[in-house]
Amino acid sequence: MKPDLFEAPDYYNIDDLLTEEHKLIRDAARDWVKRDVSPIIEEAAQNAEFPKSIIPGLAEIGAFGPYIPEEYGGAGLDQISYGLIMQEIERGDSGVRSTASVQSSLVMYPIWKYGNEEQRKKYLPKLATGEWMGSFGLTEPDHGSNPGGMVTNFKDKGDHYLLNGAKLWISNSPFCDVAVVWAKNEEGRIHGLVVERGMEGFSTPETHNKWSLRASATGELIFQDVKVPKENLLPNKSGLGAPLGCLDSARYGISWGTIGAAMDCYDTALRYAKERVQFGKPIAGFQLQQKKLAEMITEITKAQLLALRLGQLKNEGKATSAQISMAKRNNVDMALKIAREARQILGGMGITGEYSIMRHMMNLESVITYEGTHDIHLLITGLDITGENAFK
Ligand code: TGC
Ligand code: FAD
Repeated sequence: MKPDLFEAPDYYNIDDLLTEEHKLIRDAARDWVKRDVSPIIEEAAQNAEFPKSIIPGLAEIGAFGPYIPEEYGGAGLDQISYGLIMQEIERGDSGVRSTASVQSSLVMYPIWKYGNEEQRKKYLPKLATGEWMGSFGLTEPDHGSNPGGMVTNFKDKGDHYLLNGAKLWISNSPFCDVAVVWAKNEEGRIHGLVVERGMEGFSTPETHNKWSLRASATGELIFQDVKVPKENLLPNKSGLGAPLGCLDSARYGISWGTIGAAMDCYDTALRYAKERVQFGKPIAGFQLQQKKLAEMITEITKAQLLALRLGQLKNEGKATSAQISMAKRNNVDMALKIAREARQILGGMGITGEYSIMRHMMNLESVITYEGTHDIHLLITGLDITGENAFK
C-alpha cells in the first residue's frame, strides 16, 4: 500500500466549531491511525485477519468507552469527542471502527447503563484497556431487521439460567472474552446476559469468505444448554428498547465514522487526479472529474454538519432515535457513493490494494446493512414524520 499522505478536508472551517480538547483528541487518533493502522491494514484485510496488535493502541486513544466515566476506566469524554475518534478510526478502516463500536457502544454501554455496580466494576475497566474484548449478540439466523422475533431463550433453573439459541453475524465473536447476549425469558421478555468465554456449551465459530470488513472478525455465538450465573443478567432494563438503546449509541458513532472513510476516498482521489496526466494534462483539469470531486466535498461537508449538530444534541441529551437514524442512513450512503466515484477517478489503479478506496467501498457494503439497514432507517424516519408504521 502507498504511504499514508492523508490530509483532512475541512471546507467549511468546522474545526472552528470544535474545542481545543476535541482537536487534541482527534489529532491523537489521526496520528495513531497514520502510524499504526495504515501500514498494516491492507495486508490484514487481504488476509482476512483482525490485527489484534492494534488493541492496546485503540485503548490508548480512548476508543474503548470514550464517554464511559473515568471511574470505570472509560475516557469520560463528550459525544463529539466520541464521534471524532470514530471518524479517525474509520478513516483507516471500517472494520477497525467496528471493533471499537462494538466494544464501546454495544458491550460497555449496556453494562454501564443496564448493569449493577458489581457488574460495572467487574467488566468495564478490563474492557476499557482491551484486556477483555466483547461482542454483542442480537441478530439471529431468522431475525435480522426484526430482532423482536428472536428465539434465543433462557430458563430459570433456581441457582442459574439455562441459555439456548444462536446468534449470527456477530462482530468480534471469534475472539471475544465476553458477549452481551439478548434472549427471551420464559414470559417472552427480552433481557441482556453477559456470557463469558469458557462457559460450557458456548462456542463462537468464525464466518469465512466475506468480501467486506475483512479486517474485522465476524462469527456466530452458539449456546447449547449454557449455565449462566444469575448475577450475569443485566438487571436495570429489559424489553427490545434495551438493545435498541445500545444501537442508538453505535449508530451515532457510525454517522461520524463514515465521514472518515469518505474523507480518505476523497483525499486519495483528489491527489491522484492532480498527479495523473492523460491527454497532456492532469485529469483534475477535466470537467467530468471536477464534477465528481466537487460533489464529493459538498456531500462530505453536509455530512460533517449533520454529525456535528447531532453530537451537540447528544451532549444535551436531546438527540432522538429517529434523528440518529437519519444521520446513520445519510452518512453511510454518502460515503459509499463517494467511494464508488473515487474508485472511478483512479481508473484501473482504483481496484488495487495500493490504494484504500476499494477496501473502503467493500467495507461500506456491510456498514449500510448492519446497525439497521438503509431501508429500515428510512422507515424509522417515515414513521417519525407520518406517525404511520410501515414495518409490518
Ligand atoms: P418497536 O415496537 O418499534 O419498539 C420496541 C420497543 O423499543 C423501543 N425503541 C427504542 N428504544 C431505544 N432506542 C431505539 N432506537 C428504539 N426504537 C424503538 C420502543 O419504544 C419500544 O419500547 P416499549 O417500551 O414500547 O416496548 O419495535 P419493532 O419490533 O417494531 O422494531 C422496530 C425496528 C425495526 C426499528 C427495530 O427493531 C430495528 O431497529 N431493527 C434493525 C435491527 C438492527 O439494527 N440490528 C442491529 C444488530 S447489531 C449490529 O448490527 C452491530 S454491527 C456492529 C459493528 O460492527 O459496528
Ligand atoms: P434482513 O432483515 O433479512 O433484510 C433483508 C432485506 O430486507 C434488507 O434489504 C432489508 O432492508 C429488507 N427488509 C427487512 N425488513 C423490511 C421491512 N419491514 N420493510 C422493507 N424492507 C425490509 N448483528 C449483531 O447483533 N451484532 C453484531 O455485532 C453484528 N455485526 C455484523 C457484522 C457484519 C459484517 C454484518 C454484515 C452484520 C452484522 N450484524 C450484527 C447483523 C446486522 O445487524 C444485520 O445483518 C442487519 O440488521 C440486517 O439483518 P439481515 O441481514 O437478517 O437482513
